[in-house]
Amino acid sequence: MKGLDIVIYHFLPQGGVEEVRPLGNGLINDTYIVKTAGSGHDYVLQRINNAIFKDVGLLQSNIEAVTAHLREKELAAGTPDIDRHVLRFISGADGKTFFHDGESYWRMMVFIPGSKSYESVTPEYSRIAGQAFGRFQAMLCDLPQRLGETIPDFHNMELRIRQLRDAVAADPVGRAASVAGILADIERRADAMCFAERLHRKGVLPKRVCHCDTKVNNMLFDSSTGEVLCVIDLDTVMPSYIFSDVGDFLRTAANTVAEDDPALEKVEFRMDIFKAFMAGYLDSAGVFLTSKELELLPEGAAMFPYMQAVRFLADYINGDTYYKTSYPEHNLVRTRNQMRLLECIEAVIPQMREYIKGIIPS
Ligand code: ADP
Ligand code: GN1
Ligand code: MG
Repeated sequence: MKGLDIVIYHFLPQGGVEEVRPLGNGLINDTYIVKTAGSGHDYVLQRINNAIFKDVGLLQSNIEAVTAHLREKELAAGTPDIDRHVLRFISGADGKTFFHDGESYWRMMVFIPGSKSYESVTPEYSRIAGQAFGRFQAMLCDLPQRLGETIPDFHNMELRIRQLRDAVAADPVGRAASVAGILADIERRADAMCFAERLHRKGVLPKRVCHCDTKVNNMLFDSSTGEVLCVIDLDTVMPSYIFSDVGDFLRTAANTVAEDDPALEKVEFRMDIFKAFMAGYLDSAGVFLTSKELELLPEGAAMFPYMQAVRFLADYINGDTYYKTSYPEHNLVRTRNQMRLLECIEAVIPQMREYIKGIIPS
């Protein structure tokens, strides 16, 4: 046996594997579907990006704590068919949910049949997703153990800006001079965009357990009924500001085009998707949010395309060492797209504020 066969045998010693093929469009891990005959399940196999998730033991212990807690809550709520609503990871004979094959770390979970993830959503799906992400945060409010930060300071804007400045100073592949214009656009907003960290230090903005990667494709819907089945991609579940989850969803779902579309004139922020998401999110999360969190939701929506632009540009300047890229300018194209989206959001902040005021639960 060699390569993938050894990994698959570790998790599925009973055999029966028929086919293994790539799955999804993630930028960090490598994901495969493992089709089996006769076992009753198919599986998702992932090579964990160990350059990014340095402590795989911590990563998996967070995920185990989160899925156990969610499972308990769903069972208490009488949710039927629990394995379609909470991810179930497979342990090897050593009892661990991860495996090192001498080169890479791997994990396996049950494939949720009859499910679909989307790269874009309608307003109706946006409302359902908002409600589900709010519910996800609500269910994790009383998680007894404190989760570790799988990527320390993951959504800390001050750190992200520092990392960009460090990249510019080091300029390892000589790209910094060519992006002076976009760097100036970023620098002009840098101080204002660090509002969350400042408010947290003053004690007026809490950190809560958040998903921290609520891209639209990180939620599974039932392919026949359209109901939300399961929040997936739990690598970054950790304490953060609630804007992380609102911001990343809107950044991907309310953009009229994909985050790497070079046609900037096509980038627009869809207020219908925003409104639907907020209605769903506040329906399930409105009860525990503070007035400060509610007040800053529009700024939180602006923060995420900005943070993503900072991260994509830093990676471009560093020579594309973090995100998967398909061509040399890919990270720069992504940066421009996110900055354009930010401008669109900035133009509608007063409308967003008005809308939220009108639907806040009393
Ligand atoms: P990445 O970190 O690469 O984004 P994800 O965990 O989000 O990895 O998985 C990539 C894609 O695989 C998802 O968008 C979804 O379409 C599909 N997927 C992941 N886990 C499951 C699962 N348990 N059941 C069904 N599909 C899944
Ligand atoms: C990464 O793994 P994926 O593709 O869901 C990244 C997110 C970014 C996103 C940009 C651990 O998410 O933070 O928002 O790409 N995940 C990590 O598309 O850095
Ligand atoms: Mg994903």
